[in-house]
Amino acid sequence: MNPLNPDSRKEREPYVVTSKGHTAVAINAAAKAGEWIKSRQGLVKELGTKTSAQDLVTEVDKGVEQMIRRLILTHYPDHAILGEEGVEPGDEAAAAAITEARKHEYLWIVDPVDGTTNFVHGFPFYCVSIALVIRGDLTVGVIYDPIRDEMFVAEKGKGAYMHGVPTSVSSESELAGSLLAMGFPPDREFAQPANMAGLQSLLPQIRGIRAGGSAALHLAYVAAGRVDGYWEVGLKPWDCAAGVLLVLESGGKVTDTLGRAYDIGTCHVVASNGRIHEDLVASLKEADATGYKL
Ligand code: 2AM
Ligand code: CA
Repeated sequence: MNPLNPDSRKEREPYVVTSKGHTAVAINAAAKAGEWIKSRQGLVKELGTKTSAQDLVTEVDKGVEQMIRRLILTHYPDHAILGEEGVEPGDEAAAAAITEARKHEYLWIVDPVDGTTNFVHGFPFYCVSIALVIRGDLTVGVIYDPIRDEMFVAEKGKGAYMHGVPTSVSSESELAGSLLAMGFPPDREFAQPANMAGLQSLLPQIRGIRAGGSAALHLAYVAAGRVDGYWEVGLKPWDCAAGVLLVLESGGKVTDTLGRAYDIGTCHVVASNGRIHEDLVASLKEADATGYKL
């Protein structure tokens, strides 16, 4: 900086707002994004008949992701952001993006709209998902459901909350009394047969199943004790990173479908209240429904 001209610094570096913590930034971004998405719901349906619904949604998703990126970078211009819309479709591109993302000390993982199919159809079950990974540690997780105005927030080591009230997982210890959630990503070659096999195996053993179409919201519901467990084969980091921290900080357990500790590269996820976890993993293994070759 030129000491004779303090303003010269402005020309080289962006102004950085430093007064807000990571979590506050995530909450602010999720709230703004959520309001925007909700405001577009009717409009998307209407415009969907003019072009293709998919193009339209892509534009909304991209616009919202851009909004979240700008908000995060306003506070932390040197942080990295792994966002669903910033990665080319397909497993290979995702794997490469995850490898690259791991190199960064501060990594935000963003899904601007989790539950895009629901959003397109006007089925009110979708959310914004924002996580922060610091030196490989999942540190902040925020999920915002704009329809119900529910803001789920988790900070590593500090617990998880929904509008200030601590969330905690359920106490159910038997599969027979469990309400589970699961899902079907669009891949029909690999993920669908695995998820169908898991459904076939688990449904007869439990009280009921829900497949709501948003991995992130299902994880938030495990955290809040609204379902006892959840699994899904074929996810991406942005579908589950924030939700994983919510479940862990609410006293639950998250692993891959083989029972190994969750990592941001984990695509086949089991989350539960902890008490039914072993039975859940065992059933998936027995049914050859883990998504892994055994
Ligand atoms: P999305 O709405 O953000 O796309 C459906 O059970 C879950 O699968 C949703 O969380 C959905 O997230 C996710 N999903 C959709 N397309 C996907 C893909 N190509 N790969 C992985 N997950 C996907
Ligand atoms: Ca999405």
